Amino acid sequence: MPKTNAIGLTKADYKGAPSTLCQGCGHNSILSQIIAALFEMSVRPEDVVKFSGIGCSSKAPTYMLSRSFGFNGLHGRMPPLATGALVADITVKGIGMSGDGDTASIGMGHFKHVLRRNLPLVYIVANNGVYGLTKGQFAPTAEKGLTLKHHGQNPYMPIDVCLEALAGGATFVARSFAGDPKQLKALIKAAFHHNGLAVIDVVSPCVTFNNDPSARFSYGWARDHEAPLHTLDFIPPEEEIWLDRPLEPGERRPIRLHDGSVIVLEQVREDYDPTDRFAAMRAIEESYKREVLLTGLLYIETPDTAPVVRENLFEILNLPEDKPLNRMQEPELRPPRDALEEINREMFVA
Ligand SMILES: Cc1ncc(C[n+]2csc(CCOP(=O)(O)OP(=O)(O)O)c2C)c(N)n1
Ligand code: SF4
Ligand SMILES: [Mg+2]
Repeated sequence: MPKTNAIGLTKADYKGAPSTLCQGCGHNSILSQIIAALFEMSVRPEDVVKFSGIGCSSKAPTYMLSRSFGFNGLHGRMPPLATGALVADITVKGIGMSGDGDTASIGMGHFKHVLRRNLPLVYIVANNGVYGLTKGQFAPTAEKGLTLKHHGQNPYMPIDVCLEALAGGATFVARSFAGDPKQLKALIKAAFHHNGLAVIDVVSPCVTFNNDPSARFSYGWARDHEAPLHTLDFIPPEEEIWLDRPLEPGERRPIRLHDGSVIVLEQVREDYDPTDRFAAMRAIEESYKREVLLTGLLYIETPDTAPVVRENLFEILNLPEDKPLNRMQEPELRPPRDALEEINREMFVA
């Protein structure tokens, strides 16, 4: 008998259509970890909505969560699509899957705006340094000097998705690697419980167009140069822990999320504080000088850790919690006649 979770579902209930991505593509590993995370957390697939744009990475949601609704939109337009759908129904949880081209080229404007709006959404960037779907042109995250067979040498400096997210005010920023499933799964779980936009930039090698071991987005380079900030554990709210003994400084650091779940960070780099936005930016800059792939939870904002916690988009818009907009009837959505008359009076003062 296959193992079932707390709501009686098997892992197969979280799967999608068979993947048509290349064998070994990092995007397949990301899918496996999303499936495992949601199965282990006993999330009802019907309570999740998948969003994507265009690219191999954006095709990927087809291969997971076939019981969930999904929107596959235009190239780079995943954020506005997710914004509209989630504002209309705040009872579902959104997972957005995008690529480095989809997010950091054509979709960069939308990425920046969804950051400032702090939409509650798990935003995964499957980052391979190339446009996989259109046969491996340089993506804007590719390192300067990268040489590809059909495209010569990349003369431009890369865009760093995590730096852009931090500068844009993101309240949860992480970097991971498709070849580090344990870390990736813990980050996906924490992101799912974050009360705002949670960006996870995942190095997800394209085995067909950009996997030479000298390239930064290859399995070889990432494996040899991964420098995790911490090892991670995620504890769901129903398994409330507070560690049974006082914490020693620099030992295991629990960070409580809004819903009572906890992400426990076992520091590898003892001096690293994931609640300090500037420290995160500095650590990323330093990682380029040290030539390492820095992974882990780079930054998080929670009520316990930030003096002023940013409101998410639902709070900013003051959306009702008891009934989502898409279940309201017209009279509930339309302002009453006297309110309209009052507005008209105010606007047309003679
Ligand atoms: C408006 C528009 N411009 C260009 C394209 C062509 N196109 C399709 S996918 C893609 C890039 C995808 O790259 P990325 O987001 O990195 O995904 P990957 O395939 O690498 O996972 C491009 C340029 C398109 N579909 N629509
Ligand atoms: S072309 Fe690259 S990104 Fe696309 S499925 Fe194949 S390995 Fe993955
Ligand atoms: Mg790509």
